Amino acid sequence: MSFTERLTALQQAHERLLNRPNRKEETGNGIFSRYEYPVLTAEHTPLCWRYDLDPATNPFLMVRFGINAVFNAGAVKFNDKYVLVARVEGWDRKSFFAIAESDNGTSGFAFRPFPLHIGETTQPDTNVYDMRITAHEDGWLYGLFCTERRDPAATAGDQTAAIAQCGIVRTRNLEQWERLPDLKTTAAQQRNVVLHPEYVQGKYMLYTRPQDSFIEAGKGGGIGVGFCSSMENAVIDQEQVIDNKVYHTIAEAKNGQGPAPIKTPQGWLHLAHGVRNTAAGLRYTLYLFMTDLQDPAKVIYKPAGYFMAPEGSERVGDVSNVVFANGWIADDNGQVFIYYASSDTRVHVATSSIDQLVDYCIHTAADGYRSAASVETLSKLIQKNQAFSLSETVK
Ligand code: M1P
Repeated sequence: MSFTERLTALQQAHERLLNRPNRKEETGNGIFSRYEYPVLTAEHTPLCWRYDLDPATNPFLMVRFGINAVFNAGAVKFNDKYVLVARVEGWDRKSFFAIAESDNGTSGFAFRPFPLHIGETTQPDTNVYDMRITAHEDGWLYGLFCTERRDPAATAGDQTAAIAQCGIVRTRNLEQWERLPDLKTTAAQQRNVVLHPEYVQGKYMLYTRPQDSFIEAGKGGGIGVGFCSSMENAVIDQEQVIDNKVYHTIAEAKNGQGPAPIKTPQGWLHLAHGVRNTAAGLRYTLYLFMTDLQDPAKVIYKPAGYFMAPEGSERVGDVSNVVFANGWIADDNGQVFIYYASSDTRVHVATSSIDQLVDYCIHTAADGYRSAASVETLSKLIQKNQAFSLSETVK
């Protein structure tokens, strides 16, 4: 195949991928609906990112900058577009951020020409990932993300020990980004830090995830909250864990806030991830909970177990058995677009509504933390259903 033939084939395949319609699953579980295709993958990245298109310098038209995965995307509605700030990871294992946008939220996501230039602090980041976008009532769009650097205390032979902290950027137009100093807290490490969209008692409120070491949460590992007076020099002196990890639950190992919570008349709606141990390694699922409108640090509803777990092909990828979400968009008509990534490889969408998600939170039984309590919950449901005529298939 000549250079030109190969380029044409690549361009046609890319066009087809970007223009592919996405189909909503038919029945679903009543809580949300999945879609047939992922909305973003490594193959969605522009060809001019991956190939040197000059036949003189790249006669074989080979990949010059490999993209390994596109996942864990922050999300915001901006100028009527559904905007994802995706984590793009190269073959070199470094992640960076790039914006992809769509007119309908479920298909046609196309990357902007360049990745984000977010700047660095005096302590350069080795790796950045998982940005949460918050449109704060102060007028800025903030992006809080994880910045990772090698642990300075690591021995020469240990090239894995890292320190994770929360990096902060802000923008008004999603084009120029201002890098602010990293968040300071008393915890050794932080991941999954998210800014609440409103002031709480005159302060910025942040969801945190204090942890003792890089992978293991240790004494930390729950979703915490902390307050600070300024985002230009964000310092949290005290963190209070509002949703802890618990033995023999989907969040026994650690958990973390997903995107910023959505305000509803019944309370703040939160999407989070929980991590449990298995013989095959860690398993990441998503769960929902609600907090009090006046006191977002007070959990008022928390259904038992997971809201979404990896299914089918979602279960396989670079880090298998993972669903992770750091972006969702609630439209004015109440429709909710949940952008979740599977197995650290690609981004999907699921749709629901505020009414469905709130109903799910309020009317799904809480975890009883014992098998007998689960049997009790199930028996009550069966008992109640005796009063209703069931479908012909149920005798
Ligand atoms: O590999 C699964 C996820 O692991 C981390 O999440 P957490 O901080 O909760 O352990 C993050 O690195 C995340 O990006 C990744 O998807």
